[in-house]
Amino acid sequence: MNVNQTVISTSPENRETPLADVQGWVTPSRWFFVRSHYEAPEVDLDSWEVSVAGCVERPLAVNWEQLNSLPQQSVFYTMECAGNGRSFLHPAVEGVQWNAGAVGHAEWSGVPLKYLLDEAGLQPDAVEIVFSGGDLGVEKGYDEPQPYARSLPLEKALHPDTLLATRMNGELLEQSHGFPVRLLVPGWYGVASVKWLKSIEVVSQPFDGYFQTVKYTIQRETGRGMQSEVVGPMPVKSEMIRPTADATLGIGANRMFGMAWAGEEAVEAVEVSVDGGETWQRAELNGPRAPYSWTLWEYLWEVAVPGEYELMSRAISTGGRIQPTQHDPNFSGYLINFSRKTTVHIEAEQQSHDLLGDWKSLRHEMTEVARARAGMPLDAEMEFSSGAGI
Ligand SMILES: Nc1nc2c(c(=O)[nH]1)N[C@H]1C(S)=C(S)[C@@H](COP(=O)(O)O)O[C@H]1N2
Ligand SMILES: [Mo]
Repeated sequence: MNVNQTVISTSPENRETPLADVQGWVTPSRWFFVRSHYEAPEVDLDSWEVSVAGCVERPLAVNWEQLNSLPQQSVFYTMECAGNGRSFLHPAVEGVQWNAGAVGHAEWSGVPLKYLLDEAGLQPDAVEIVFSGGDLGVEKGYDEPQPYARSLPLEKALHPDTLLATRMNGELLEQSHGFPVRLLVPGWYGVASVKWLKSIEVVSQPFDGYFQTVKYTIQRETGRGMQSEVVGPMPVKSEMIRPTADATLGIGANRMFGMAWAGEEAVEAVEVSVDGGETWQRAELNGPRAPYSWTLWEYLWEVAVPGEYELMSRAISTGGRIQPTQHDPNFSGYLINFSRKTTVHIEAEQQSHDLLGDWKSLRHEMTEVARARAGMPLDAEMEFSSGAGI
């Protein structure tokens, strides 16, 4: 199948998920976007190990075999790059000019980080955990190459869904997604999920690395003035995949389709507007609805009058957060979750697009898979069948 995939660079690898071709709940691994700041390291499984050190009672290191013998857990999670959608900003903001496709939804499996942290035992002065990858680069202000590194607050690091992930959609991670092990922080922007994980260091002072304090930070207006904030949890967002911008459609029933996600929350509802945001109607939600995961939505738009229309979608989370219609300029090139307008043309002669295909059976299948995988106990042995994912 020919897919419409935007490749931004090959060395290091940066490419988008071909969102326009997404048909189902789970993004196939080979389609999943890649965001790498540096060249991916080659890793030899025989000598690979990850260390836990710093403010711990018992520093330790775990090799590949040992890691795989520990209790496994699986989580479905929509990972998005914090700069996704940057190319839609006016005025333009520097950085990778992503379209809408730096996002994907996969099943991730591995060992809960909490398991290793409990083994090591946090000392009372621990405040954060720093994760470093095996990829290196020289950034402004540094003389020597530094590894890609990020920290997590203790609460998120100790959450049972935060994983040392070894598998994506049932198969070992591909090199570009962090083989053999990456940190996996569900509900947070992808930046937190350090690939090619090498070391875990428990620290007693907030981490001030490049990707923590120079890049991936925003300004936010609070009651006490403007505060600098590290990019972490994801807000609520939706994307419209169909119709595409500038499409010419016919009168009759036209299908609007897309996905929506809400970080650590689930999606409560998606609304669509066909008049540039004046009025909103409820879309239908398809397939599983769960925290961390995107939900697919559709709306059959009955249109009788030819002309130009401005279509929009907006998502609402279970906690009541609503997707904004404007980008907050204080966020500069990050947290780009505003509803964009899609202009379409309705012509009387054009065929309408009301075909739903085998959508109903696909929905049934997705729901079954989600039900079977949900609520898996922490100490369960996981089995991966064909390895094809779903
Ligand atoms: N070691 C390392 N981890 C990393 C990165 C990186 O460049 N190096 N990029 C981060 C960013 S910004 C994102 S959005 C996600 C992307 O993960 P993916 O390439 O598997 O989609 O990985 C994160 N983890
Ligand atoms: Mo990112």
